[in-house]
Amino acid sequence: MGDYPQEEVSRGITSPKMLVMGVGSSGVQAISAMLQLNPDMNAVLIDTDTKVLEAVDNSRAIHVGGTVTRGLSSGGDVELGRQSIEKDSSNIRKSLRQVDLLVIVAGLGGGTASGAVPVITRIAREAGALVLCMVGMPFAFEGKKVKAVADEALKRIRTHADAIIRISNERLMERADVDLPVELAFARSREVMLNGIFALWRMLARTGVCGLDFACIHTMLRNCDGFCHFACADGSGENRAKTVAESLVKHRLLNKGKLLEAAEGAIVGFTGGHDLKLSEVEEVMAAVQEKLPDDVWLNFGIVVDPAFEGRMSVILLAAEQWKEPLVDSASRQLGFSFNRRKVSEQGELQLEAAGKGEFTYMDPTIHNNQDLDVPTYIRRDIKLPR
Ligand SMILES: Nc1nc2c(ncn2[C@@H]2O[C@H](COP(=O)(O)OP(=O)(O)OP(=O)(O)O)[C@@H](O)[C@H]2O)c(=O)[nH]1
Ligand SMILES: [Mg+2]
Repeated sequence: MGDYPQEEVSRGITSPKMLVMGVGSSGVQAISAMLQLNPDMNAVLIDTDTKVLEAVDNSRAIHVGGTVTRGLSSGGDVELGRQSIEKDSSNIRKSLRQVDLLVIVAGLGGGTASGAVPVITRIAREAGALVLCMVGMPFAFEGKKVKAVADEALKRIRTHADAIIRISNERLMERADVDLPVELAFARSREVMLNGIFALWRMLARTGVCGLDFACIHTMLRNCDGFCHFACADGSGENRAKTVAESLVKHRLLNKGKLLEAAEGAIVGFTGGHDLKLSEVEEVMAAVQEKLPDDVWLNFGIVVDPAFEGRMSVILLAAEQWKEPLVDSASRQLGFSFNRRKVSEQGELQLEAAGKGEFTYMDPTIHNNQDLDVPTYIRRDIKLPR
């Protein structure tokens, strides 16, 4: 992460730590590809499937649910995904020590990620980390059951995560893409997540010449009240600012720009080389601002990286809604990590998760088409106060 001046370190102020976690097979593959481009990234890869983990960097892999799935995937069974992560939750807690921002990347619809991510978000929140989930939503061709699994997982994730970015695989594909081979369609979905994470990582890990830092991203994620949208655009050569501005304001992940018109908060992060001009930043910001409402909360930042000489890359994060957090904002301000770290350094009891034991396969209690075994706040889609 970005270096802080020595005197700040000696006063006990440390650089915020971001951890990226790939969960389930597609999450693992996305982050593994990311690590090949960016080996310094702080990341762990979590799956039930040993075959998937054997193909990635062993030192980052956390295999879960050995006693539940015996090294296979969950085969689409969300309950097995949930049990797998509960059984190995102490390893997850260890990986979260001293983490300030956790970014979880997963494709929802299978069993491992859909079962595990809601549990991980809960554990991370208990550990005091800010949690951003970037989740891929299934293609229509994957069927109604897979969609229902993904929707239910999303609901559960929402009760604990600070912010969620949904990447709709359907929205990614335009009419022109109907002939795209399935393999390439999945690869594109992964690539989009990858670009977003990479841009966020650059913003946080490198020292910027202006503005956007952990405090700013913290404010955005804490206030966005659920869902965020993001888009990345790159440009090179003389007209790069124009290219970037045009593609951002009609980006398909922003519903061709319509989501910007209703946004209540937004941040824009620029990465460019030493040749990045103020006029180029102004051009992109003007185009974005023109789409956003006048009273939007808006912030921006610039990172200069010699590897970006001759080109620029911009990430735009937009919040659908904006509201002050209900409680505990003081305990999660910057600097909060100091006390939390002391707590997380205490010895940890190796407790086995209780699981549901013999009740696992009982019939659900259905009343008025509602499963009463699911907690009320999840059934009613109520986001818990912090
Ligand atoms: N099958 C598959 N799905 C992908 C791929 N890339 C993205 N996805 C999406 O990710 C969702 C979840 O798939 P996986 O990540 O394979 O599922 P998992 O979490 O590992 O769960 P299980 O394999 O069922 O234990 C799918 O429904 C797809 O929408 C891919 O290469 N293959
Ligand atoms: Mg899998």
